[in-house]
Amino acid sequence: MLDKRMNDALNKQLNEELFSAYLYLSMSAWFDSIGLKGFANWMMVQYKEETEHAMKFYSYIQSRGGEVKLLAIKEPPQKWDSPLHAFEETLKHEQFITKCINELTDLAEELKDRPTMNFLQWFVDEQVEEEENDREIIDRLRLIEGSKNGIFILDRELAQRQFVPESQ
Ligand code: OFO
Repeated sequence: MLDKRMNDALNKQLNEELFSAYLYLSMSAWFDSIGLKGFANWMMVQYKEETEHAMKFYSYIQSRGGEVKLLAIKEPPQKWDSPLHAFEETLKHEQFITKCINELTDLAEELKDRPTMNFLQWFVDEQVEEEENDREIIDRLRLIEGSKNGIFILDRELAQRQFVPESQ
């Protein structure tokens, strides 16, 4: 049985993951609206991954006999100044999520909740990858410095990203 404090914190994280999905869906729509279909694709894949993260929390809470409580999802921003700005905001958001995951881990440790510590380890590793991916694209965008040609080449590359469901 899940401790009430752990259950509430996991529900809050379920909501943060749904907001992450919403944020990246909004970025996908924005990239699409400025003609960058490859960037839009990258963000759409990110949206799907975040939905999967949310469902991991949903299933885990249920598997421990906890109560899933769906909270209101915040409205995400709809516009960014440039592709670089959007990715800088993405990295900032992922750093915030890393902090949330670390706090959840601290709570699980405090409660000596070993199954939850084990469950969260996947997210600890995932956050390293998430931040690294964002940093890589930010570095590329800084090198390009707004060059149309550079953006076009990167757009073609980001169009290749595909969603691979976790279970596969
Ligand atoms: Fe972006 O990793 Fe979940 O939120």
